[in-house]
Parts: sequence; structure tokens; C-alpha cells
Amino acid sequence: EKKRKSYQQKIDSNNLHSKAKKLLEVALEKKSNLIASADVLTTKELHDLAEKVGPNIVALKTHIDIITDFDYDKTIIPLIDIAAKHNFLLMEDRKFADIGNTQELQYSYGIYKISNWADLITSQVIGGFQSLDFFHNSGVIAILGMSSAGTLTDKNYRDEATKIAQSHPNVIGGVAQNELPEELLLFTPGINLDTKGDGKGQQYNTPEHVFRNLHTDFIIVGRGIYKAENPEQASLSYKIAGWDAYEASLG
Ligand code: S5P
Repeated sequence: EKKRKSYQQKIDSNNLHSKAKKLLEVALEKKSNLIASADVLTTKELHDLAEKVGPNIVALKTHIDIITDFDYDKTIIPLIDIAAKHNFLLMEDRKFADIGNTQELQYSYGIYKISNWADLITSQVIGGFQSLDFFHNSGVIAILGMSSAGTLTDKNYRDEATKIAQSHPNVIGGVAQNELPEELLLFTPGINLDTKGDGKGQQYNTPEHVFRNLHTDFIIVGRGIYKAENPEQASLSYKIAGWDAYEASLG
């Protein structure tokens, strides 16, 4: 079986994007590879969750356009402070999917001004190589394969999308359900310790499965944490499960 690279080996690799370096350093510092997905609907819930899970995560993933009372000064400015206090990155799961010019506008303008605050962003690569050129302030995580049943990201699509991700300097990794070339960090959502699906197409695996079989670098957990009775405790459980699975995958 092929050996995976450790976080330290990845930090030491050449031409590493500054946001990838930062993420890997935080992982080693906090002994965590956990990204919590904050799919909550209000600014207060967002901040409360960030405070609770902050010590246990490397990044907080947002869908900022579902915040019903979004206000840049009230929502984002305190979030940046919480992220600094607990030393985690902010990842906006925008899944851009347009031509470069439109993505450039969506990234920096409108009410969300994503380029001001997102250390990491997700983007489809459906628009081709040049569509990723304007994401200058964030590390791009390319959507290569999806976790949902019936996704159109078949092998041919994934292979072509992975070539774009590998060759674009703004891309630090990919979201996928398969192993990636080792220069791309692998982010795997669809992680839950208690359930196999959500009845809406989502398909779940365990941290153990994805670290052993896919050589995942970071797990993304949404409802397993924010819907838990005690999100703080749940984030600790996923942090430990993720770290143990990472160490076991080093062999
Ligand atoms: O293929 C994917 C890609 C992403 S980014 N499947 C996913 O589930 N996601 C996101 O991860 C999704 O948008 C959601 O925010 C999170 C998974 O949430 P959960 O509640 O199912 O853990």
C-alpha cells in the first residue's frame, strides 16, 4: 500500500500556497484536521457555534448566503475576531461556477465581500482554468467530486477537473470522495459518526474510512456537530476521531 505524506512533509514541500501552509501549521499546532460546517441561519448562531467549536477546529466553513440577518459589520467583523482568538481559518463554501469575470465580481462585491475575509473558498472548475485567475486573496479548494447520490462528477469529469486543480497556482486542494494527487490537499465532506445518510441524498462515511482509504487531509462535518445536543463536545469527539484516523493512516 502506498504511504501517505504527513502534514509536516506537506508543509516542507516546494511552492506551497501561503494558505495551505497556514492550514497545515494550524493542524499540527492544534492536533486537528477538523473543519466544522456552520450551516446555521442567524449571526448569533454562527458566532455562538464558532466560539464553542473554535478550539477544536482548523477552519470554520460557512454558507454565508444562508444567514438571514446578514450584516457585514455585525456578522463578519466579529467572526474574524473569533477566528483570530481561536486560531482557525475561515472557509466560504460559495462553490463558484461561472465565467471568470462574473466570479471576480461575486468574489469581491455584493454584500458579502468574500475576498475581504475568506482564507479559503470553494469553487467549481466547470468554467475552465482561467475562471480561477481572480481568486487572489484566498486559497481555492476545487470541487472535484461530490458526496451526494447521483452526482454528475463521474471519473472522466473528476480526472479533467483534477488536472485544472493541479495546474492552477490559486488552488490548494480539492473536495472529493476519492484519493487525489499528493500535491493537492484533500477535503472530504459527508462525514458522520452516527448515520449513513440524511434522506436528501447526502452520503456519509466515517473519519476512519476516509483517512485510511482516501488519504484525506481534512474532514468537513456539519450536522454531526451543529445539530448535536452539545456541539462543543461533538467537535471534540470529531477532532479526536479525525486525528486518530490521520495518525493510523501514516502507518
Ligand atoms: O460534495 C460535497 C461538497 C460539500 S462542500 N458535499 C457536501 O456535503 N459539501 C458541504 O459539506 C455541504 O454544502 C454542507 O455544508 C457540508 C456537509 O454538511 P453535513 O451536515 O451533511 O455534514
